[in-house]
Amino acid sequence: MMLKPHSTRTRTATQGFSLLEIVIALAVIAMIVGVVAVRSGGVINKGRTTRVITLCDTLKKASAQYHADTNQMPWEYQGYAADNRKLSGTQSIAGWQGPYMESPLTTAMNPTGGGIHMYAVANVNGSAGFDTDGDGTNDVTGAGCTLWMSGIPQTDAQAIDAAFDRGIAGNWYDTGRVKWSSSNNYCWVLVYF
Ligand SMILES: [Ca+2]
Ligand SMILES: [Ca+2]
Repeated sequence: MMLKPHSTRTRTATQGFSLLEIVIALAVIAMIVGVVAVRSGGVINKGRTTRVITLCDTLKKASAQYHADTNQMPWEYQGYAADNRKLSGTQSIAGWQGPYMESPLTTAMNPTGGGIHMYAVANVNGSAGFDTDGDGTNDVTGAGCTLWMSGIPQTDAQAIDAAFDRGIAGNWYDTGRVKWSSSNNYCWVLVYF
């Protein structure tokens, strides 16, 4: 009988968490999970756009060398035979000393696995040119090596744009060397001209 109050006190002390405490704990866990998810999402986004920026540099150097050797602008189509892979496929054109790229373009080089080609014209959606200095007038038209990628979300396109067009006037998606279309999620980078 003497033990009864003591055992009641013990039970109260070890009763566990109240509903409010559990709710608070779950909210804190959810917040931490959310922060980690956002941060790792940003890292993934940054990593895949960094690879595009590196690819553009590779294409620029390869295209410049091809141009110097053959006096022509190269194109490089993903999934095509050597005839349409001027940088990675063997060519018979005078002056050609390639290959200028170790491996052909693959869809894995597109940040989202979509289409990827490099054209030999500075065209975007069939319209003329790039306004590389953002003064409102296209200054690169006609010949120019343009990387095209499909399925690029705005966040990726803006990350690529920031690497090439920082400080250029006008709408980021319309001026400079990187352009993007919200209607079809196409992204273009003028890699060499
Ligand atoms: Ca211009
Ligand atoms: Ca731009």
